[in-house]
Amino acid sequence: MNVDDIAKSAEALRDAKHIVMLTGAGVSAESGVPTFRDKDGLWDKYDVTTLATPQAFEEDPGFVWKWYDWRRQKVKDVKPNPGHHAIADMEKWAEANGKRFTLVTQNIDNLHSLAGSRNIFELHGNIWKVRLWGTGPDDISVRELLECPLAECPPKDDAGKLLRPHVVWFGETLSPAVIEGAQHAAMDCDVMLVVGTANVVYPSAVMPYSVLRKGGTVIEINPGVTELSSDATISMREKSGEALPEIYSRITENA
Ligand code: BJW
Repeated sequence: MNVDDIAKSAEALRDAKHIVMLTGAGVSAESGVPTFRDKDGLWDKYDVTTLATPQAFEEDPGFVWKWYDWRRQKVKDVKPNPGHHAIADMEKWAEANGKRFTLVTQNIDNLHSLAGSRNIFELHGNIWKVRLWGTGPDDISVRELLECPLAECPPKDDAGKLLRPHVVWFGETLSPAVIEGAQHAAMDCDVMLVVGTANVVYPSAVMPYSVLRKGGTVIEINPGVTELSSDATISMREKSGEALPEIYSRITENA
């Protein structure tokens, strides 16, 4: 591990007033949840257009639901890893030290909440929630559906109306409340950690650049190189489950 990068990151976090943590699928990889674009990732095995678009759902809701039912079963038994726990610990540390801390995640797997993170914007929804098909992301029909595996596929509500996963598919807009909150945090923060994301999906991919443009610090943690790597203030080739606990231990030492 590059101890210099860890020390510099810890120093930036200690000096920050508002920290934003932007996470992607890589943060859950060490828990055993597959990523999307890595080798053997979900998009390597499955065709995105037949699964993660509203058109795909309209054509065959049962097929799309079977895929989500399978993913729900995979996520049900996994646990947050040291990366998730370090993020939750950092939030507590930040609050105890008069700083703001906002977690913006593209992940739908709920593992950040299970680890104890509180101030979370889930950009792409949550795999344990559903809403009526044909409604928008802020509809009053949004509710939890924890049954796993599903008895009925596709699931319906008590009135027999079709339910859909409360996730954001390609071509769909994000919840205005969620994206506005996340963008506001990105504009307000002085340090952003970008962890475990290829940073290719919009609108979240622009957030690190908003921070850089206004002179803030962007720290990337990813074992692979991304399009952001050469622009980030610090970019370390590390796994999040290893680097984040190390950074947390640095910021809290001699505290
Ligand atoms: C580790 C690790 C370890 C491994 N430790 N790291 C320009 C402007 C605006 C929009 C667009 C635009 N161009 C195109 C668009 C539209 C589109 C888009 O962005 N397309 C791009 C692909 C080009 N965006 C949308 O459609 C969005 N809606 C929108 O913008 O509405 C307005 C609009 C619509 C249409 C046109 C114009 C405007 C919605 C995007 C929804 C994305 N949905 C998904 C599926 C969610 C539900 C589900 O899970 O089933 O979200 S797709 C998928 O990608 C999922 C993820 O959240 C998202 C991001 O993936 P992520 O997290 O980065 O994962 P990977 O696999 O790519 O990367 C993992 C990384 O981890 C790698 O880098 C590894 O190295 C690393 N890693 N192990 C740390 N141990």
